[in-house]
Amino acid sequence: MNDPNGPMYYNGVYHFFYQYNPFGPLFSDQICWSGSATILPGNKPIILYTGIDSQNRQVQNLAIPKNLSDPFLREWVKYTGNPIINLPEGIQHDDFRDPTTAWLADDGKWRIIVGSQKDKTGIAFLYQSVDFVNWTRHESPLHEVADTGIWECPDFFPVMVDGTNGVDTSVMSPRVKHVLKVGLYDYARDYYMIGDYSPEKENYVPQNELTLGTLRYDYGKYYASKSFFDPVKNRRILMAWVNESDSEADDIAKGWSGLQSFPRSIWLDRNQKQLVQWPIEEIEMLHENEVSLQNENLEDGSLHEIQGITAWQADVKISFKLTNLEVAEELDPSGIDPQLICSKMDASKKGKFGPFGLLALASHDLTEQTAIFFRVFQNNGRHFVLMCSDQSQSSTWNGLDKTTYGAFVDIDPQQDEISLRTLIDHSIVESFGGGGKMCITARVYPTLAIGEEAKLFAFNNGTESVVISELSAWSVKKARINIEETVMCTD
Ligand code: DQQ
Repeated sequence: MNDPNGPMYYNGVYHFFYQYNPFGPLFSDQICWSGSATILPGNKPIILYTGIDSQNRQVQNLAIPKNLSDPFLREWVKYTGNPIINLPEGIQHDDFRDPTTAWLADDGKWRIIVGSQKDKTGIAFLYQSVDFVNWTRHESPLHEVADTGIWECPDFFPVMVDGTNGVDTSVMSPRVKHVLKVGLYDYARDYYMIGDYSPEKENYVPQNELTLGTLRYDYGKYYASKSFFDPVKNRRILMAWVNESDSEADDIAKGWSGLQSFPRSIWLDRNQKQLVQWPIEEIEMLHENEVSLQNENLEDGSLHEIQGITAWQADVKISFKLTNLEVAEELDPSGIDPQLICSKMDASKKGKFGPFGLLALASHDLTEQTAIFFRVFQNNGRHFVLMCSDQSQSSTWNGLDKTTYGAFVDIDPQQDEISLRTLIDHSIVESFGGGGKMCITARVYPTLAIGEEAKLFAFNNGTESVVISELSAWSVKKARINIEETVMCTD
């Protein structure tokens, strides 16, 4: 599987579709490319997706459910008038795809954007329509950025400036800012901008430039994401495709590749400069065997095993209190690549404050371990918190991509505790630092630390002590699959 497509809440059911190759474990060319759902007035869902025309050009198509009373919307019918949007002139035949969920402005016109590129400039083409069938391209794109390559799976949605609730994609108000997320194919990373959108002027002014250093949804593996508004709980939910870190030969041997991240709620941080993500609360329905502890001092070299849960399928929340921060190591963070510091100073390299954090999917002798940890530095009286996910020791198996990931978390350890939440599920480790201000997802393939052999530890390998102020961990049960069916799409 790969990209999530058309997530939506409709008539009491959360719907989720995704790119899927039914004929083998690897991606292969298909005729339906990614798309998004919109619920039209009268409670009618519709999907816009990318297809290929007879001349092998990417075009945008429509499909509607065959039977609205099927609670699972299993069969979809392609509109006979497809395509509804043709390849723009001057754009290469395979550079025009992934329409978004549409939003409706006061002038009665629906809008969508479609990802593209021209001469390496990434483009979000903007289209307008009154009837959802006839679309006109606006003279200027919603946004474009030079040298970023094709923009895949764009997403465009409002976020409240003063709260964590989500809002419908069509909400326009002085109380919202707009997020434009684009997938950079050349890097397989989802980047986003936060800005102001005016449907009257039809312009979008991001407050941050799209640069390769920042801002990303996730600083590990996380791509082709899509969000939707959940009117039941007034939140925006985000899901993404997480690809493998093993080889194609390994995927063929195991018979599958690709998975979907655990769904996250997403909202604008109080500082309005970044987004915050947090696993949706429904995960609590899968919790069992809670273990907890408070106020545990971790001295240099401490290893505290978290026992009593299924360490290979778990949810762990831990927060650390630091004192004596004036002795933190000096580091000038400007111009520094945090991922590089994480890989040079891996979990075995002693610092002052850090590395401290969790060792997930660890074998009893620690030969295998995925270390998610922090280091705290200071510069000119300010403190900086680096978060790393170190996969270098995650498996004794060779031929894997064991890249270490890392980024700075925007928190002040003098004011706030340093928190980490990690979801562990066999070959995926999703970590949320600073209450969801920093997310890192990793794929790992232990050979020893599997099933009952997998262990989980809190650790400190820094010379300064840190205190675990609070730890809660749970086993996570398997999700229950009620029906297993393939969605059909017919002409
Ligand atoms: N994958 C889809 C495309 C999209 C890409 C095809 C992103 O529509 O651009 O499966 O992973």
